[in-house]
Amino acid sequence: MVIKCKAAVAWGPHQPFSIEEIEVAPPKAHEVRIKIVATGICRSDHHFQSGAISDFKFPVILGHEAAGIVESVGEGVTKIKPGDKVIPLCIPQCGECRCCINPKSNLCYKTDMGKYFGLMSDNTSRFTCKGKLIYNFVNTSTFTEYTVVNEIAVAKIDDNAPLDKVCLIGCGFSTGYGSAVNTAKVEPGSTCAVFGLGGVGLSVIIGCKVAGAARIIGVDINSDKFTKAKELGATECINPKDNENPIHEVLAKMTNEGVDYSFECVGNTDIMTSALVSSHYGFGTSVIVGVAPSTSKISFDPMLILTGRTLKGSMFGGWKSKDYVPKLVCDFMEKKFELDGLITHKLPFEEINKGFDLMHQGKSIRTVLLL
Ligand code: COD
Ligand code: ZN
Ligand code: ZN
Repeated sequence: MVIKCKAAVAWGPHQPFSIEEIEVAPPKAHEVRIKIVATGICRSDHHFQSGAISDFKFPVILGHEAAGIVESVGEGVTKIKPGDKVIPLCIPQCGECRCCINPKSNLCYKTDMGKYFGLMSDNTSRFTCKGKLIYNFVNTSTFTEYTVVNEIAVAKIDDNAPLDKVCLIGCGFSTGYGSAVNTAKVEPGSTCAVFGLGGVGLSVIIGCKVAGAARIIGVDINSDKFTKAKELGATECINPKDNENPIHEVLAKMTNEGVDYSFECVGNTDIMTSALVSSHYGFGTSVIVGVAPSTSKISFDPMLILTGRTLKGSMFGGWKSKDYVPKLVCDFMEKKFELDGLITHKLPFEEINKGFDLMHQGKSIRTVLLL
């Protein structure tokens, strides 16, 4: 049966979302139709909508950080059933491609990230509105009461998980936390610097703390971010605007010539270089987490790498999504980390544009929309 429901449609770049009645087709073979219960607003939703990706297609239903309940399943879906709590996966795990079978990677050939496609695997969409096809977004599309995703892009989670919190495990939290515990593999006693204290940077801080870092230095040009950063585990915070010297020099002075691990969570190539330079000669590691504009390039003195620094990057924190999202939910249920500190606002779905305004004004960490 086709479902008629509410969705926030982005009709074009830079346009506010418009709440519309849409039609959601039933799931085809190996697909799952989900009732979305809670969805976070992530900066990437804006990146895409604002034209950062040149061949991005409109109209589209954005949103990729969410949790919900399975409404129905298509033919051939055996491991997920109606009523199951699930998290859609913006990086899927097909289990068969070269990345999926390589334990070193969490990417998947079937991802829609990078080479944006905007349709289901049979080249069609399950969404229509006013007779028009509505494009899909990174295998998920969660700014809607109902969505359809491929079974490789959904993970079944604990029946008792609070969906209005664990939705953050669908993107922002896992991205930051995994960058620290997975990609960098922060060790007990180490010194870390985190550039950018938004939801992703704060999740890096949570990861550094869980990994036992001795010093976690937060860096942001907005000092209002420092209180929360310290609550979540930062031991010190510094503002580049309050310092005359370049921030890598300030950090070098504070840390006896550099940090063990630095993380770029802003999406700015100058800061990526600065984070690399801030890591210690001979053994420091710098991790790129932020997504820079697709046309930008990074350049630095190769001597930085030649002398033993490592530059890494990861998407979705390096987690193989289908395997690890359920485990991260269990870790949350066992109180290994908390998510409350990241959620600054909860709004009814209809107020989605207000949620985006709060993000642009730097007033929110994460806004969770409730459907
Ligand atoms: N120096 C220090 N801090 C800065 C600077 C600067 N020059 N400029 C801005 N900042 C601060 C801002 O004040 C803000 O506090 C912070 O940087 C950025 O935070 P937010 O809230 O704007 O953004 P986040 O934390 O939600 O994350 C944004 C990323 C930039 C990390 C963005 O690229 C992202 O969401 N990445 C996810 C990447 C990923 O793996 N995605 C996969 C699924 S989407
Ligand atoms: Zn995201
Ligand atoms: Zn794959």
